[in-house]
Amino acid sequence: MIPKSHPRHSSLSERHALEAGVRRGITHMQGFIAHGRGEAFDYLIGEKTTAAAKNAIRAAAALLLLAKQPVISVNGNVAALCAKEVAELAAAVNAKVEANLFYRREKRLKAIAAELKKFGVDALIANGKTKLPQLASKRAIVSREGIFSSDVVLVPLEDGDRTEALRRMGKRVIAIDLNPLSRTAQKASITIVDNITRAMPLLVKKAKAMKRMPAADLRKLVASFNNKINLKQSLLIIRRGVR
Ligand code: PTJ
Repeated sequence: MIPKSHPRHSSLSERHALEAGVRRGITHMQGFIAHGRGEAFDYLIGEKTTAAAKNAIRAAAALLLLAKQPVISVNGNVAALCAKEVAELAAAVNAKVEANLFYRREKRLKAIAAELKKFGVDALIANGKTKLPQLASKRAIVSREGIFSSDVVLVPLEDGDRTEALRRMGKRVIAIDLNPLSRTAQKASITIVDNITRAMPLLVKKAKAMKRMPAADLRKLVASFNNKINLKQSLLIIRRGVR
């Protein structure tokens, strides 16, 4: 099977949303390049949510519902593509939301917080005093009452170093990343290999549907999920696609 090479209608709307994000000071220019990397993998997985991604979404919903202090980390791409779904997910799993950037700029953090506010979210912004241990540069800066104190962090489109630093602190990390070979994908506890624009609405739906499940059943779901096996399933789909 050779994936079709013309852009989907939804991929055009994602590009427009990112363009608007850049114009409004929400998204970094590098966000376009990152999105292009993602699109390449999206073609290869057939531009649809695979069975492997659906399993990861179910495990992620269970882990978020079990968490004591879940936090959703929002960067410039996430804010441009799915601020509404971030708000819905935060409400469904009772999570805090933190604006946290790879290319950190105060102005952009404020623009992202303002965007989230439109959907009723009071986002945390780190004041620069708290840092993740063993991680150099501004990427280490997190909010003390947000990511620093969390037990489970959802980090869509995250940097590998930061994922590793969070894991070293004993946190469970959920990533959404179309590249199953990225360091983030490999180091996260649960990786959803899917486009964030498809994965987030499904994650919201699952979290709402599973909200009343007994904790023991949620724990079983999380325990039976194996990220390495799940990533291999996504890679197999990609390999079949390029054969
Ligand atoms: O707003 P900032 O400053 O925090 O910067 C955000 C970006 C995304 C620019 C920054 O974190 C970055 O450069 O990220 P990377 O290293 O390119 O990693 C992004 C990962 O997300 C890559 O593995 C892409 O394949 C993947 N990706 C890109 N777009 C999507 C995606 N995964 C899922 N859905 C997407 N739409």
